[in-house]
Amino acid sequence: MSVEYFRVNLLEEQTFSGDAVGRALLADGLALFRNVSEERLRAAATHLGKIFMHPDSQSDGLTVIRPSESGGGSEGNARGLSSQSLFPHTDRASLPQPPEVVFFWCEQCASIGGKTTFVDGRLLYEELLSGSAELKEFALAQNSCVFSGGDSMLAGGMYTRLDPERVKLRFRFDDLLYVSKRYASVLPSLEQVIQGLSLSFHLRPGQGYVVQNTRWLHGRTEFQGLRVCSRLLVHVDSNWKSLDSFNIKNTRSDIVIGEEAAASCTELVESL
Ligand SMILES: O=C(O)CCC(=O)C(=O)O
Ligand SMILES: [Fe+2]
Repeated sequence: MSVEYFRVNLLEEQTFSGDAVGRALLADGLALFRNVSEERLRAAATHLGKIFMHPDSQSDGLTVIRPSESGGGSEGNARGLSSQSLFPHTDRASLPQPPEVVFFWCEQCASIGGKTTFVDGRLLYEELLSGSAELKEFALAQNSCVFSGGDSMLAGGMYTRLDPERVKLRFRFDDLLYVSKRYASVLPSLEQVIQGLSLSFHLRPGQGYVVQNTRWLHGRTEFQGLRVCSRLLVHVDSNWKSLDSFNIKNTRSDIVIGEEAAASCTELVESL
């Protein structure tokens, strides 16, 4: 299977605006940035919608993601605030309307590990639909899972169909995912497909990403040492409503394909 890569949108302080982020997300669902002040990040986030309060966020909505000394974190998020790996997931999957956009940036990286991982949910959808009958059925099922989140619980599918062309991705693969017996046997091959489509790289201090939480999965590898990152979650307003899902019928013209593209993506990310 050939691995396909997203076109890397790279935004810097001068080009970083709410509109630029919104456009990049509509095209690719993911954009990288470097050296953007928290003030500018917050301005872009509020241009797209309303800052979403997470149980572990401060009163201004910012969540500092670092291993908690008390092993704390809200119920259901202890692993997020640890140095353990996080399997590629969407945030707040147990809510009917999860935040559509995640801003995430690194302040201090770990001495070992702590790579960021991504999976394009659109590519994953196509891969599942062209996979085994069981994988296809799982991707299309609207009632295969229960997503728990400590404070909330939701029955639904991995890809919620909003209309014949648009779906919304939600997923986590940890102790808070419950799957019916019918679908339990599909999980090992699902895990393999997701791992096969994972992109991963180190975010260095000052580097970050904005991701469409209804299209891409994000995660991290296990790490050692202190690693400090920050996150803002956003509920988009009506101007950016189409970020609540993605079009499964789009051609892949906006995605760079093939080994050459993979090499240039890696080079670009490494030069960040
Ligand atoms: O630490 C990271 O890189 C990601 C954290 C995350 O995705 C989460 O806490 O939901
Ligand atoms: Fe997350």
